[in-house]
Order: sequence, then C-alpha cells, then structure tokens
Amino acid sequence: MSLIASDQFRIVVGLGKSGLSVVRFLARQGVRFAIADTRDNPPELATLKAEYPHIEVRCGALDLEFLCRASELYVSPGLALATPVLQAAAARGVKLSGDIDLFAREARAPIIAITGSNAKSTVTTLVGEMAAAAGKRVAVGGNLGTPALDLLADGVELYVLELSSFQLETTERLNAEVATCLNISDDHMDRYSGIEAYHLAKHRIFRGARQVVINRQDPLSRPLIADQLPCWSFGLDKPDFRGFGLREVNGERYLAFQFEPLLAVRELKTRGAHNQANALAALALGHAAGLPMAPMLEVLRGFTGLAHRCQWLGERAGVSFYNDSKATNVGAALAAIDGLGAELDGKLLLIAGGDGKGADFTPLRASVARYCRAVLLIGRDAELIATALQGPDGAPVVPLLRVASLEEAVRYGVELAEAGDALLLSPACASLDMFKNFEARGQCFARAVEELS
Ligand code: LK2
Repeated sequence: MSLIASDQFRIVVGLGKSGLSVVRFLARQGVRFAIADTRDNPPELATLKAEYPHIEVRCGALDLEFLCRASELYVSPGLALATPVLQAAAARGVKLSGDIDLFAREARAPIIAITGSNAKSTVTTLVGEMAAAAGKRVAVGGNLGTPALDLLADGVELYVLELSSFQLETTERLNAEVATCLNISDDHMDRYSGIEAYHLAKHRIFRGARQVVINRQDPLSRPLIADQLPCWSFGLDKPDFRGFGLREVNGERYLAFQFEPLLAVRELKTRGAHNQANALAALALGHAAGLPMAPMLEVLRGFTGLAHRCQWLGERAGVSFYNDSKATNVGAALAAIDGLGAELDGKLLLIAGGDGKGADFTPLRASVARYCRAVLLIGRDAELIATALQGPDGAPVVPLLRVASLEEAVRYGVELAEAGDALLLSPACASLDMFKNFEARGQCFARAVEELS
C-alpha cells in the first residue's frame, strides 16, 4: 500500500537524474503529475519523452500559478528552496518536498543514512559492501549512484543512503535506523547564509533516527538536541564505551572497538589518517545496524578506494599522477594535499580551481606553501584562489600558473615536475563551470595524462 494520496496533482521541479526517479515513482503509484524545469533542455528530457510521452513538461521560468495547482512540489537538489517563486508557492499552502522524503515514506526496510561535508561516498560504499559481505540484500545509493527511489524493491533488507544537505532540506523526517553526519566543513556557501544554516540542513538527517553515529573529533557531527538515542562514535583517538578508534598493541596500531583490537592499520590498502577515520565510521555504522564484525573487516582489507578520490593513475619519468576530482570543496583538497604531501619524497604540482561556491580559500595557503612546487589554476574562480594564496607581502607563496584548460594544466604541470613529484588534481571547487560533473572532470584529467606517453 502506498502512502501517497492518489487524488491530488503534483509537480516534479527539475528533470535531472533524481527528478526522473520521482517521475518513475509517481507513475508507478498512478498519481497525476507534471514536470517543470528552469532549463530549456533539461538533462533527462529525451528519456522522459521516450518513456512517458504524455506527461506535461514546462520549461523556462517557473510559473507561480502553475506551481499552485499542485498539492506538493518535488524540488530538485539543484534548485534552492529559497527561490522566490518556490517560497511564494509555499506561502499559498503548497508543500515543498523531495525524492528522499518520498523514499522515507515508502521504504519498508531499515535505512543507514550518511551525510557530511566529505567522505560520505567512501563510507557509504564501504557500509554497502560490508552489508553485502554479511549476506544482506542491500540497496546502496542516494546522492551517489542510483537515486533513492530507484532502489525501492520488495525483498530489500537494508538501504544505505548517501545524502546531501540539499536532499535533506526537502526531507521532513527520514526515520533512519542509523544516521550520521560524518564531519562539517565549509561548502555550498553560494546556497547557504553561512555554516550555521548548512549545519542545520545536514542535521535534519537525525529526524526520527533510532541510533546515531558521531565523530569524536568533530563537535559539529553531534546531534543538536540532546536525547536518549543510542549513540556510537568513531575517532582517531583511543575508543571508550560504544566507541571505534585506534589502539596501539605491542608497537602496532589497530582499528579497535572499545578495548578490543580488530585490524592492524597496515592491513588497510588506503592510506592516510582520514582513510582510517572512514574505516572506523563504516565499522560503527555497520555494527549499529547489527552487521557481524568478520565480513566487515574482510571488506576493509580489500578496499582500495573510489575512483576520482585521490586515485593513483600511474607514474611517468618518476612523476606520479593522482585524480582527486571529487575534491569539490576546500576541506577535501586539504586532506589530499596534506595526506599526499607528507608521504611524498618530492613536491606536489597542484591543479585547482573551478566553481568555488563562495568558499574561503585561505585555509589552503599553509599546506600549499609546505607541500607544493607550483599551483596550476583553472576555471571561473582561479583568481580568487590566486589571491588567497598570497602571503603577507602580497607575493604568492608558491609560483601560480593560470591555464586555459585542464589539458593545458597537465602539460605545464609535467614540465615543471621533477622526479619524485606528483601531479595532483584536487580542485577544491565544483566542476560545473567547465564540466558536466566531477566524474567528467576526472575522466578528462585521466585522458590528458594518458596522452602524455
Ligand atoms: O552541490 S551539488 O549537490 N553537487 C556539486 C557539489 O557538491 O559542488 C557537484 C559538483 C561537481 O563538480 O560534480 C549540486 C549542484 C548543482 C545541481 C545539483 C547538485 C544542479 C542540479 C541538480 C543537482 O540541477 C539544476 C537544475 C534545477 C532545476
């Protein structure tokens, strides 16, 4: 039985990947609906026309009178809820909702819900693999991979969802079995009034949750309201009751649960402190959801990391190439620069830039000064990064090169590199000013690297 009343008219606002999943869901439910998109040629228009030729699609500026014919709007994560026409519709009694809200109303299996400024795709993927290794029929998606509504199926025993702050804004109550906000650092400052508003949006993930997982090293990961929910934790310090962390036994460092060592850190194939934190977060989430330890540890032993996430592409004349296109904010780029920089014999040639989304880039300065030989700047906000990388004397802390394309950045980067160096694409920016998405940016980088030899 569906909880979606079938007598009212709805409008799907935004016809991208998640919009199309809402369309398919509403069509299955036999609900009457139309589609609106601000763009003249929305990404999924052709698929829609092929599958549902009779559904009305209105492109161009959103029309208030049209929107007000609906009882509920399903708003794309790409469209700000603060958009005046949406607020005007809301003021006239139209409910603003989204794909995750619909999903939460329909899901008949426990949900593990994961948000955070960084590492959410890695942790979501790990937890999904852990559940599969434990023999669960698990469905993984949301902000990564398959949209949540396309995961709904009979027989699913567990949902593992990565959720963005934009998806959470349109979600009234998720009712997750386990929810976590892994960490909070600046992102999307073009869409929020400040970090407080962004933080508030992310914390909607805890609404109706039965258990929570917090990061001991990030106070902003703790639910805002104190309550009696069972709470598990992860962190790089020694774990206590209900905690996952690091312990040293006979000079060897282990991932540990409370007082019990689980797995030697050197058995992980991913490197750096943040990857240990990711492994611990995945263990905490899986354990809270009742997954047995042995298959979870087996997954951690085999995990080599995600594509576009500090992915090693190879080496040429002593210079390594790393694709970290997924670094769409400053915090992610810092993790890569500090993590790789500390391990390297040589220095980094960093490629950065794109759509900065209103970020403050000055936190990059110290790490760039310490680990980079030069920075190659691409994209719309290249000048903002250049300014942020100036020292007190007004001179850049390392040589900066403005280039016209990612391909050019690769060619210049290789020329400047010495044996032992690494060329790192870790842009600290969204790609949308130059590419379809960060995956396309990463593929472009990989192609340019291949073409060198
Ligand atoms: O902000 S987003 O969730 N994701 C980008 C980011 O984190 O910066 C990813 C950037 C990249 O390089 O891949 C996001 C931004 C814009 C979006 C969106 C999600 C636009 C969109 C849907 C989802 O459609 C816009 C049309 C709405 C009618």
